[in-house]
Amino acid sequence: MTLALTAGHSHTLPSTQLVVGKQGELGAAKGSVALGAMSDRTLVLLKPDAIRRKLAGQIISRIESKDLTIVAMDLRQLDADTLARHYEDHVGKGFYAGLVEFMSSGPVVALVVEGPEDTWEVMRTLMGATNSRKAAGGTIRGDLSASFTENLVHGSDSLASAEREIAIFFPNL
Ligand code: IDP
Ligand code: MG
Repeated sequence: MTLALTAGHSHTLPSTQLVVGKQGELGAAKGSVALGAMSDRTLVLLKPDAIRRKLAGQIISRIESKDLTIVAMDLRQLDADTLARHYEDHVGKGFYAGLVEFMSSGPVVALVVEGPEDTWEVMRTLMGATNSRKAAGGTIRGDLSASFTENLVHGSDSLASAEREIAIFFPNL
């Protein structure tokens, strides 16, 4: 059979060797073919403005409509220590104090979102530019916000960031 791999290549494999499963399950069966990661994950936060404005359902609906999968979800209040870990690259910047004030002004919904490949990038495309005033129409920020700081949603900005941030919010995953 011909199997289209996530890397975009096509390989011919005997069907008996094909093991379909989630990340981590691949290669578990004897004689299976190591196909590499078939899925990857990113951290998403629905920020306090999204919860206050009752947009959580709409934003989650956009994520699901893109055929991404929610594998963890939690409503929680963030404290300054957690935010300093999460936003470690931004500590000390001019906007940081305002960012912490905003991000701790009410609960957030933390999500781990899974897709077949480059999920962090797929999510960032759905979100739109950081400054919502400049974000393209059709994106979450472009359609639903007109603020720079209060831009509704966080998404990890690389695979490495996704792994680091998921470990902060969901250490048991
Ligand atoms: P991102 O959320 O698109 O990854 P970052 O540059 O990582 O953007 O900034 C983190 C968050 O800090 C932004 O989402 C936004 O809420 C806020 N922020 C970033 N830059 C500014 C700024 O110049 N003014 C006001 N708020 C900012
Ligand atoms: Mg960022």
